[in-house]
Amino acid sequence: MRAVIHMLDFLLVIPTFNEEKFIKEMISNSDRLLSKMYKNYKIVIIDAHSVDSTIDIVKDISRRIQKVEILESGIRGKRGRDVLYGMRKFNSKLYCYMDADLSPSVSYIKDLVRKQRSGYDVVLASRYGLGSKLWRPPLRKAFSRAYNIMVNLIFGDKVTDHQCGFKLFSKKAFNEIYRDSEEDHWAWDTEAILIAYYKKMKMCEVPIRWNERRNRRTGIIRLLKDICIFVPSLIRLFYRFRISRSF
Ligand SMILES: Nc1nc2c(ncn2[C@@H]2O[C@H](COP(=O)(O)OP(=O)(O)OP(=O)(O)O)[C@@H](O)[C@H]2O)c(=O)[nH]1
Ligand SMILES: [Mg+2]
Repeated sequence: MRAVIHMLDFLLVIPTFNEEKFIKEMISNSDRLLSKMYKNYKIVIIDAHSVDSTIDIVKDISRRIQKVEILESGIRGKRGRDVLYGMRKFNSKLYCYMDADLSPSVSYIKDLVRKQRSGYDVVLASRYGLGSKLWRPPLRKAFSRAYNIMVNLIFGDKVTDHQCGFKLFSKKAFNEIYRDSEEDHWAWDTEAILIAYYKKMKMCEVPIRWNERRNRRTGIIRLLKDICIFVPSLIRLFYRFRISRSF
């Protein structure tokens, strides 16, 4: 049973784990923007048991701003499933999610919504598409570019940024993606795009300008961790979408 029966105009879901540095700014930026765009909106934080002061900060804001709500995730390491859970709890015309450290990009919500209104069901923010501008540590950027090209070569889609934690779905697209999602952590971002691609949904990218604020350097351990996460998930996605075609 869904928690809210009435229809929202816009739902923003923010997954968090230890985001005390960014979450306040993220919520106030998005609330300021959304209050100018909609009467009926919600900002939902889905937290994976942060051990810093994220939960206290959000609870404090939610006492003051009625549009803000916090949900607690079962366990850490299920970011994709958490985003879907947060979205599924509400009935909305538009569903958007955004990583907490992307807060300077909140104003791009307007561009994503504009694109959606022009007839797209899935609108993706892109840090690599034409017109975008990005500063990221070189090693991380190179890995991310290689990952996107690999996905393009394997599946034939033209998306330039699969893993950007900032996407907007129409109600219809969200329902289909929700129904078909199997990945529950990082790979879900790519899986959601592949579901939309194979189901021939109308999908486009919006370029964003973004400066990575969290990790100014990429250590070799971080890179190895990424490889260990994304190689197996690519194999799983390959099997599902190209071999068993179960979608
Ligand atoms: N619910 C939930 N959120 C998470 C979890 N892990 C990370 N997050 C949140 O998911 C978003 C993306 O995480 P990041 O750590 O920024 O991931 P990233 O962008 O790939 O890596 P960075 O380059 O370090 O920023 C952030 O808002 C995190 O707080 C988790 O296990 N569960
Ligand atoms: Mg990040």
